[in-house]
Amino acid sequence: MPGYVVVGTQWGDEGKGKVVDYLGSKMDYVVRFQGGNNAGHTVVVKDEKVVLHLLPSGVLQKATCVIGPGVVVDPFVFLDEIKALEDKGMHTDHVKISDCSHIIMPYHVLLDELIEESLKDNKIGTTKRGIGPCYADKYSRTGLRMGDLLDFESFKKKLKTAVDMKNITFQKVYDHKGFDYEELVQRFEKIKDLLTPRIINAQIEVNQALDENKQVLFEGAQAAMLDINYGNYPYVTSSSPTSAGVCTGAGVSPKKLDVIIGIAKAYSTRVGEGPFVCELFDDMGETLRTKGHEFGATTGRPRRCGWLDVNVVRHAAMINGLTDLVITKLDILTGIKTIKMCVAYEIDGKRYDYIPSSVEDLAKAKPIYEEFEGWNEDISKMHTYEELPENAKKYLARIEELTKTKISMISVGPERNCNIVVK
Ligand code: 2SA
Ligand code: GDP
Ligand code: MG
Repeated sequence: MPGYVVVGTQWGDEGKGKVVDYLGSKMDYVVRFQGGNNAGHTVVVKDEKVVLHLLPSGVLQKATCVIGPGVVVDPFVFLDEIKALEDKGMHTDHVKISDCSHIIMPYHVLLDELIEESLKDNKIGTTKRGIGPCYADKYSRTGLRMGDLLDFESFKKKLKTAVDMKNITFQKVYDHKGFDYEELVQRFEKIKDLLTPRIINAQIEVNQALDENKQVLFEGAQAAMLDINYGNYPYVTSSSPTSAGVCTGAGVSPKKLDVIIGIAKAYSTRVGEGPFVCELFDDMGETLRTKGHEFGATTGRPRRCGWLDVNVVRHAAMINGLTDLVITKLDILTGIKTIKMCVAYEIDGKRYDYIPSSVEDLAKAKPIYEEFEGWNEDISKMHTYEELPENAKKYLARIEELTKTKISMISVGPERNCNIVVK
């Protein structure tokens, strides 16, 4: 069974990086298929913490790592991340970039900031990495792709057209200084030879690997609730962080995706604006943030915290067709006397066992909670399901029941080996 997918089931930061690193040791390929350096994936090996933004979280393993066709790539960030790993003595020759992936230009980053500013009270709370503007150019067919760097003369022509168009926007819409074309060309001239040896036709290479029965893991960034189609629009990212996104973003048929693993944190967090039905504004919210170190891995922003919202995880199970769930950060719930779990919403007196599409409806939603007795045993050193306290087992069993998805692993600490694999 060679095609594995790992996706977030909530609003991101579920611990996907840790799980991908763990599974990565068994993989031949780890492939990112959407998003860009808005991701913040944390991998902890022994005492060392590595935060990856653009590189796949399998990069610390031997698997070939591919930044796939559906990813948007800031080439300057890419090279910084590569250098940071090489400075630690790690090898990076196994990192490849799809020729179809779009380039995040400096003008995309500026536009991200200017658009957020002009949204005033309706900000999305983006990471300001240029993600939305880059995808917008991709879909309006005015973007530049990594493959364009292979023919620098034609790259320059495309860049000239793009910069001229963008400068009109900067001047006329935002009354802001534009970009100097020659300066941009020089910046790319300096880095192009560092990038071109890594540029490949990823859809061919990844499909060949799958056809040869190699183990390929597709690593999602962000999560279902941030999906451009099925998340809390407009408080979403600009890509499809779902199993369907693998098909469009890596050029792989759904028939080749065998194991679809959803990662769910044992409670909820969200960074950025938008509806969050289970958000806690009391001491318990602060406890979860402090104990769970819930701060953005890319921007450092404090994450909003709340009880587990199974309505959200169930939605993700449906949209993704999850075959498995991995529950992370269960250790953070240790010591809490009564744990709540949101099983459905109430909106205008009506029960919702699914996520309504309208953010106006969601703003009115009240969580319907079930309560669970907590546990005090330190579970962070446990390695078997049987060892877990009975109350933790009850909590997990209810998640399985409500999502109709089996839990195949429980993560009980940030380190690589803090896992309970459920037999
Ligand atoms: P963007 O920058 O256009 O993708 O932002 C749009 C929304 O998507 C959210 N988003 C994220 N949410 C959680 N984690 C993300 N990665 C970083 C992390 C975030 C950070 O690992 O902590 O450091 O702040 C991520 N990336 C995008 C974003 O908050 C907007 O709501
Ligand atoms: P990602 O974006 O889904 O990869 O998640 P992040 O790396 O942004 O955030 C998850 C954070 O939780 C990181 O700091 C991880 O090191 C940490 N983490 C992951 N799994 C566990 C776990 O089971 N227990 C604890 N205590 N921390 C975890
Ligand atoms: Mg993250």
